[in-house]
Amino acid sequence: MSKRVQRIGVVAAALIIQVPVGAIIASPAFAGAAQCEANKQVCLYEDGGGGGDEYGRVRAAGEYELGGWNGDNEISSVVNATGYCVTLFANDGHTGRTLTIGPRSWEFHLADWDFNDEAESYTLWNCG
Ligand SMILES: [Ca+2]
Ligand SMILES: [Ca+2]
Ligand SMILES: [Ca+2]
Repeated sequence: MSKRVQRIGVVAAALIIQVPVGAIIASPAFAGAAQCEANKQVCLYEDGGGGGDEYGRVRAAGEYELGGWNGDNEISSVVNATGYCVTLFANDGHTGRTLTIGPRSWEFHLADWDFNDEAESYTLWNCG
């Protein structure tokens, strides 16, 4: 009986330890976005809400290409923690339809702008 009591005690302790860990794991989608903001970068995400694989992670103005197997037609949300505008292009080589996201802002649902799984290249530029 004493052994059973002891075992219950261990389980209870394990549950107590798991509570804060579970709280952190509950929002993995935003962990990357927080890191992106801390680094003042632009980050492009495979899923909505800053989830899935993360592409981009740049902070200097310029023209960038998403890779054919690493972001093309996959991006569903964007965090822009830079002071620049980010323009997404529907095709490679900065061509096709565009969607621009302002400085220090994010768009967690590109589907709302008819731009889900559409971007293939992007630019980071000074929009004053
Ligand atoms: Ca591309
Ligand atoms: Ca996607
Ligand atoms: Ca496309």
